[in-house]
Amino acid sequence: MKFRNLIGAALCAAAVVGMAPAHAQNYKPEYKLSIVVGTTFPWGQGAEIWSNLVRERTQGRINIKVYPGTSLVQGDQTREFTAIRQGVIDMAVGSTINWSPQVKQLNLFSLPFLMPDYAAIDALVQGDVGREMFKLIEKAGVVPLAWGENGYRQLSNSKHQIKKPEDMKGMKLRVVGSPLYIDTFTALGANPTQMSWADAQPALASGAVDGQENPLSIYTGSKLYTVGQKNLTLWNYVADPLIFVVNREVWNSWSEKDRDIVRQAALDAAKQQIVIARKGVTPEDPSLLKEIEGHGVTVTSLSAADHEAFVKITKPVYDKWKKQIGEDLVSLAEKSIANR
Ligand code: X2X
Repeated sequence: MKFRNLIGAALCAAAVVGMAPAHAQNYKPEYKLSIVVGTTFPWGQGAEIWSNLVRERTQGRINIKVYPGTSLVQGDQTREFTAIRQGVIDMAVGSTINWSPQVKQLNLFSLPFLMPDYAAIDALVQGDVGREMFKLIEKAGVVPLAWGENGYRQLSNSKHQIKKPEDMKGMKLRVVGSPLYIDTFTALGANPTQMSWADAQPALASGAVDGQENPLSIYTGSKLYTVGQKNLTLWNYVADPLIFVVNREVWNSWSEKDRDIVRQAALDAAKQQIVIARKGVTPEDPSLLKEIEGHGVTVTSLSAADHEAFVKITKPVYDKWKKQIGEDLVSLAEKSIANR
């Protein structure tokens, strides 16, 4: 008798499951997508393009809302990856720097002077290194879909032009949340202090710090020339890729068809986002630099000899972090760049 009831209950449950439209019962009315800056920045535009493509292509089944300012973790960028893993955040377009406290191999892109040009960045993220990184992110519990770009990080300050490492002596600089940056700027003789981007902007405005490093799109988008950041050094010392990701449970809750749509939309959006991120900051199209100079900013480029001085002084940091990141992975990156 008992046994028959059990079978009956099981059949009944199976019938209910069978009747429900595939997965629809698990879909949320809104998926929260985290980014650090606003939607007017190239980074944020990538997030907007992705969410719009997904909404259109799923006929609204997947409805993404973009949350700028890393607001879902109260602005603390270094907690973003953990929040994605835990499901506090459903999706993100995030920086490798901000996630490197959890996935230490992501520090690779912050090795000083590893990537000399855009072809080098592409050789890494679109090649074996990128695939290896995606495996590591997957292993850490998050589903990676596409590579985007924040960009080459340039140095600005309110004090004077920086042409040589000596010019940085004692300068109080805001850096991002990986200890590798503290090591790099300490080696350069500066006085680095780690803080979130949310805290950095008032700190620059009040003069609590003298300078910072960020891609030019962030520098101009945040109008840092209005808070005394009138000296800019183009040194391309690191570049910061972005990654389009989804929380694993959310990913598993979607139908296979919808997963394909979200993945393809991420790839399409990322491709467009990289074009937007490189606009105006390349030798072929320096229009953003012209705009910056128009705000009374002194833009300094490095001579080959000065560039060498920066590379040399940061070499011990590179060597130390090569070991921490993993010699094999860094060697693979060096090889990929040499063969680009
Ligand atoms: O905090 C920064 O400097 C920023 C906005 O570039 C990142 O999120 C890595």
